[in-house]
Amino acid sequence: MKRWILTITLLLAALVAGAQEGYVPAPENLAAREQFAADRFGIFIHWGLYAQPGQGEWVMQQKNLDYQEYARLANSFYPSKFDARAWVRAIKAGGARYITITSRHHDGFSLFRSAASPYNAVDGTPFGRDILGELAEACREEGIRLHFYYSHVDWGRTDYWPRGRTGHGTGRPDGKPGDWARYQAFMKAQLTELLTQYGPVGAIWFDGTWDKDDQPREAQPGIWGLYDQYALIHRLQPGCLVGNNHHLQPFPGEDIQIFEKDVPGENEAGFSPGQYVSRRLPLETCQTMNNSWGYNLTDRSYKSADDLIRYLVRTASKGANLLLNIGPRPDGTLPEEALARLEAMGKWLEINGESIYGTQAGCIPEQPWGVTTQKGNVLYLHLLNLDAVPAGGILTVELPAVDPAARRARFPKVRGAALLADGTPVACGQKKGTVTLTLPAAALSAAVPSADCVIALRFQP
Ligand code: H79
Repeated sequence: MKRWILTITLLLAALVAGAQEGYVPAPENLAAREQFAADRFGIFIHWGLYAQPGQGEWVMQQKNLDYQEYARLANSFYPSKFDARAWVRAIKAGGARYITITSRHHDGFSLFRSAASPYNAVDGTPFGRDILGELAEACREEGIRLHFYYSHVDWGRTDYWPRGRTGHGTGRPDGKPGDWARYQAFMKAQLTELLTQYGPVGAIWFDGTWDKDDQPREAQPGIWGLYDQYALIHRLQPGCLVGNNHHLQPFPGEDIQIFEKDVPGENEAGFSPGQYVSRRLPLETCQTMNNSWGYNLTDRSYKSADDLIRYLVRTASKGANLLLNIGPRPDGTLPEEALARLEAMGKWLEINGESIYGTQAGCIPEQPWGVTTQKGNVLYLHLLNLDAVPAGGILTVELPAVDPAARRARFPKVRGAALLADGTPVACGQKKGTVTLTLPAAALSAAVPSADCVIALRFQP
């Protein structure tokens, strides 16, 4: 009898709270989180009808384009050079381990076969091909994991009503009472398609709740039906990670924490004031190669390959993944600038990947000379700024005590150090927690370590 009462009480509590409030990730979800964190580097793809005007994915909002006129871009969506395998091969050679692609952005156009709306790549364009389907197949063949970006915002549907902060200039008629429920049902139908049509999905990456951020944080899950969506995803694929780029503290049911253009904790872009860095969830920082997400004809402001490598290293040093963006052209090709950077990152990772994949944030915080990552008995010192290495190449590093609470501090014992790139030994001495390294000339010559010279400091097990 007592057990019945307990069961019913628990069931009722779960219903009231929304199934994800007491969310316990499935074992395959916990395994997927570990895999995700070990991957460390993914490529973001922003692609859709907006590639054609070539002014980024916000063009509809920024130029107040009429929603029906914009939708006609679907009639000329014919990316004749689209080759999913070529994309995946270039991305894999660049050292990335997963791809996150926009299944549907704020403009509302779906890049995949969808019975929930004809405004999609298969039914609504002369191209008639399922972009996500082809990409999923290529990813499977190449062993690259696939994640789907999914926008909560829609600038074209009348049932996105009441509206949020954006999408007021698109000429849509006002919606009717009850439309919001219809819009939510639509999103759930599409999420179901995404999770049943393409095999295992690594993650669903939500974006857009900030459109209704005049409401407090606590109201967000209710407004958007987040817990329903999260429960649906986890029911269909328990190992699928849920992430939401809401710029807020994580909600129950989310499996990763996302930062937009911010190395976690830095709030450089200003999107994450007060967004604390979760110690529980894997972290991911998304960043652009130039200043645009969707293809932009005039944006030449590409960061150098070296700067991008250093950004990857800095995110890894915070224990975060880097999701680096590419906006393919309307013809389906990846811009040469992006390909060149991918190639350079791949070359660097081939030699130095050990200090990135499968690592954790280093135990030594950021220093003037650079940052650290660690794995097992190895601490990787990333020399990002040679100018800050003292003259003579003598670098002093303070190790944290093994057990900070212990009365007598004990420190890990250094076994040796070497340049990761070619194994050149690095002379080192240790006195308690202070390690002194004498860097060889190769480490200090600007020509060799261009982006980042990595020193592997090995400890006794
Ligand atoms: O998909 C890419 C962008 O299109 C999307 N997220 C990345 C991954 C993105 N949309 N907006 N933003 C990023 C920045 C958000 C700006 C905001 Fe605002 C400032 C949201 C709320 C305040 C702009 C101004 C929109 C509403 C007011």
